[in-house]
Amino acid sequence: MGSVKSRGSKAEAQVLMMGLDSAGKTTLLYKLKGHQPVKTLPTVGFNVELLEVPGHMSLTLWDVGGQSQLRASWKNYLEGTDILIYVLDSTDKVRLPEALAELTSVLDHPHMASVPFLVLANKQEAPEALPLLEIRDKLSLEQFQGHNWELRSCSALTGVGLPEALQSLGNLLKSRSHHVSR
Ligand SMILES: Nc1nc2c(ncn2[C@@H]2O[C@H](COP(=O)(O)OP(=O)(O)OP(=O)(O)O)[C@@H](O)[C@H]2O)c(=O)[nH]1
Ligand SMILES: [Mg+2]
Repeated sequence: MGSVKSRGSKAEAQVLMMGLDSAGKTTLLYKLKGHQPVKTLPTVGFNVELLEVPGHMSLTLWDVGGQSQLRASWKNYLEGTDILIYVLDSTDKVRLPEALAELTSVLDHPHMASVPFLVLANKQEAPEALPLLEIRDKLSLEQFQGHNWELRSCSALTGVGLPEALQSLGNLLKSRSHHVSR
């Protein structure tokens, strides 16, 4: 059962961040927290941070390491997830199919039934980044029936797109609390 608790207009949610290694999840986590850009190392295990979005949401953000040998443990993080943020490296055209395959396998898990997801095409400030429309075409997220989703571009480095990403997150969480169908 979903655990989006509403106290008045305030939502509390468990937010799971996944994506291939080097997609920018940890950079994003600390940028959202308002830190100066941090120098990250590949995450082994996870980071977790509480993010209060003023007046709106209290989010527990789980940032899980994405290196291939760590992905077998992803299933251990799924239970109780209210929303998935799936981070893509927009400059990594070669691994887009691999990123999609891993997203598919996460969404196929019974714990993820009806859980909404937000795909963030990160590193959009990089000159070699694939444009969002091209990423949209290549992913065809419409295939994931039974999930509400949104796709947005951002840069965890510069912060561009992050307010809009939080807006999408809020909208998707709202849609979830109105459909308690699990
Ligand atoms: N150009 C650019 N580089 C970024 C951006 N976000 C992250 N990076 C860089 O990408 C590299 C990997 O970032 P991380 O945040 O460690 O990636 P991760 O997804 O946490 O990787 P794992 O922990 O291995 O799963 C680092 O060198 C970051 O500085 C971005 O928006 N633009
Ligand atoms: Mg990391």
